[in-house]
Amino acid sequence: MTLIMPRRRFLVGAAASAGALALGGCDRLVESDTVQHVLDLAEQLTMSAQRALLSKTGLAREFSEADLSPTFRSNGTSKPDDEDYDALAEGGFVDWRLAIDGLVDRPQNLSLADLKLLPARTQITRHDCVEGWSAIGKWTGVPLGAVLMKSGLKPNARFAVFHCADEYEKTADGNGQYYESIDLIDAFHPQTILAYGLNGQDLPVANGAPLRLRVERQLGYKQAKYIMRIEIVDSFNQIGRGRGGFWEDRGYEWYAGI
Ligand SMILES: Nc1nc2c(c(=O)[nH]1)N[C@H]1C(S)=C(S)[C@@H](COP(=O)(O)O)O[C@H]1N2
Ligand SMILES: [Mo]
Repeated sequence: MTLIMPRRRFLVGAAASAGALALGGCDRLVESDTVQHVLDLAEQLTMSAQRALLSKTGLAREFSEADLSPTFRSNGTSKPDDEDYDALAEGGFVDWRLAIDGLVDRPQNLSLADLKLLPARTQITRHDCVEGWSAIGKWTGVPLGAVLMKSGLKPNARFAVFHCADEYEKTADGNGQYYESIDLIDAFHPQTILAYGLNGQDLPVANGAPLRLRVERQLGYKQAKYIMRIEIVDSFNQIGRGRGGFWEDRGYEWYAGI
């Protein structure tokens, strides 16, 4: 019953809209209370159907300034052991560029200034590391979706891979470079940002300067620091050991949603 009634109302609403169009003006029809009521019900139904579908992409909790951790600790690499990175850091990252390539229409090379020209988002969220600690920080950056709109995506694009400046482990197969990946649903999630600020300051080197990922509904190891390049791919079989990330290659889950 609850399923059938809204469906009928929805159909009536749709018919009413079509009728309004046929008459050449919606305004006259929606002046009638009954028609307005039917249209309202149709809109509510559409919205709840949308929300039901979108629950998988719900928002991570956001906190207030009062909840901020006094310090946001560093974990994993706290400074890449890399000469090129050192030179960039010494120059205040003025010469750093974010490469975006792979399955894109327009490969990009973006400076920090370019990224700061795009609309920014600030969010206070809790970071949860699988090693058993959490911290609440205020991140500022540009929504990844906005950056990907600049490059455009080829029809077969499926994942964004974040290549980092740090080699976390020296390995015989040379696959010790830190990297991570997310799918396009997470890439376009409104809280997925490329952060260049932490707690109102420039992002510290210890936390991933000049740019790190915040993909808020996932665990700490997904939050790639020291991003140098974003590669758009249809599969990550050929990257690292093929599991989608440095820690995934060592047994962690690729989807670390909480
Ligand atoms: N490039 C890079 N990104 C990384 C890591 C790393 O070692 N290198 N460590 C990950 C882990 S396990 C965690 S918990 C967070 C730590 O972020 P923080 O240093 O800002 O606390 O970064 C993640 N991203
Ligand atoms: Mo972590």
